[in-house]
Amino acid sequence: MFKKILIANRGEIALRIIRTCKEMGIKTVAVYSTADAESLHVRFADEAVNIGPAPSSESYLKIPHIISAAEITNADAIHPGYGFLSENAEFSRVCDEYGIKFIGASADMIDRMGDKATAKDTMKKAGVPTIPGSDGLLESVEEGIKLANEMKYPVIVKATAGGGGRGMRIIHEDSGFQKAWDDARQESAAAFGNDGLYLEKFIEEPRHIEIQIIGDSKGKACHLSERDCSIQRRHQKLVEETPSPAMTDELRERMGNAAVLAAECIKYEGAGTVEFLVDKHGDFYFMEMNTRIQVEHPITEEVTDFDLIKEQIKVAAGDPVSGVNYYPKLYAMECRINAEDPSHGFRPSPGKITNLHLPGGRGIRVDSHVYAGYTIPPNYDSMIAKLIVSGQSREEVLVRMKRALQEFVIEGVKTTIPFHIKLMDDEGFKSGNFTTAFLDDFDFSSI
Ligand code: MV4
Repeated sequence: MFKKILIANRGEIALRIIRTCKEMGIKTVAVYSTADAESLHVRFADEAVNIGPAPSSESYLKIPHIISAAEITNADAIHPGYGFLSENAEFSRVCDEYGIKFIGASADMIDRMGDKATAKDTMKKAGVPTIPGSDGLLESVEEGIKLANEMKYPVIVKATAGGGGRGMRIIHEDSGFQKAWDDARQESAAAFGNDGLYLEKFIEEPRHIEIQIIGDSKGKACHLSERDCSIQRRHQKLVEETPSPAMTDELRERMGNAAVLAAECIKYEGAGTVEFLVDKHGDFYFMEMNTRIQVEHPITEEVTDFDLIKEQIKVAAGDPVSGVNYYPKLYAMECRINAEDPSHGFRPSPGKITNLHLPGGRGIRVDSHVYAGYTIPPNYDSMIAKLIVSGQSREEVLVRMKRALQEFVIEGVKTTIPFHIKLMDDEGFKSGNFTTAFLDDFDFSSI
């Protein structure tokens, strides 16, 4: 087992990783930017190294700074968390070259799954259901228009280097094709330095359901059931839950098997997530694979009683996976508490937290790095806490979540708490019958 892990991240996920390391008897090294000198991850880790000024491009994203910090502290592994360098193939490769175990995907795996057209082609060949569309990248607008007519509009063009909804355009008829094509190409070239596009049939009002998987160094994988992430605004997830209200035992079995097939066909090592779109007929299609631990991993931990960070560290150290799948024994939901103003377009609201009270009681977990007197820097992601609620039924979780949100006090900055309280009272949300389009016509004005 590793003796010392450097955590190449900040905020709640850095704390989350430090906590599990402590329970495993592993020493920890925090890295921090000057803006994070007063952060809890710096205090809770055994050692801490300043890796640069506030901008992430000068600190959390600077590979040489992080490798130097690992070298001087003698760390034998690096956990990247999510975001930052977690899906950076070069970083994974450099860690390898320095003999430091990267607790995440290999450079090759990140490259293969990071290129969406390649990932889709790999999955299709392995027998994982994929969305009908072009065979790899489109060569020309003409080819795209021909294909769109063969499979009927609406279609969607997507950037192969994309993610987070960038470089994506929905097309309804021939006359809109050229502009959508040009716009998507330009956007993806600017955002990713790669203008490759592929085409798919557009699935209207799907649910976003993802399967958590974990694979070992022998190529064996198992799944930990699903998370429903359909409640998003502009491709930012706000609420996740498990089990999905749309799930049946039969569908879980088929999607779970497809996700394990996806992981095993590439000999995936570590924790990963296979994202699917599920249409109104209950048909599911592979969308992307995330080669990292995700923000919403705790809801899976709560319903399966499985420490995902601990298992991630164990498989990185060479342990085998158990070989059995994990099924939900409870219900759990996560509300992302962001320092944002939901009544003004979710604009960031950094600043000092003047007063703080965390909710508690049965079935409540708060993963957060904030404290009373903490100043949220303007340089990073605005998520400041994850409120994770578990219970015996979805109804119990909804009532408990609303109670916990009402107990939560964060003064000094605007947060998404009032939005979540309103959501917990929404009949459409309560019914469980919603899609990724749910927030498109939600009334944010009266929050
Ligand atoms: C789609 C789709 C419908 N049909 N692909 C959005 C982010 C990117 N990863 C893929 N996305 C979508 N791809 C086809 N063929 C609808 C979306 C989509 C979406 C997906 C998951 C969660 C929220 C979403 C919101 C809008 C669009």
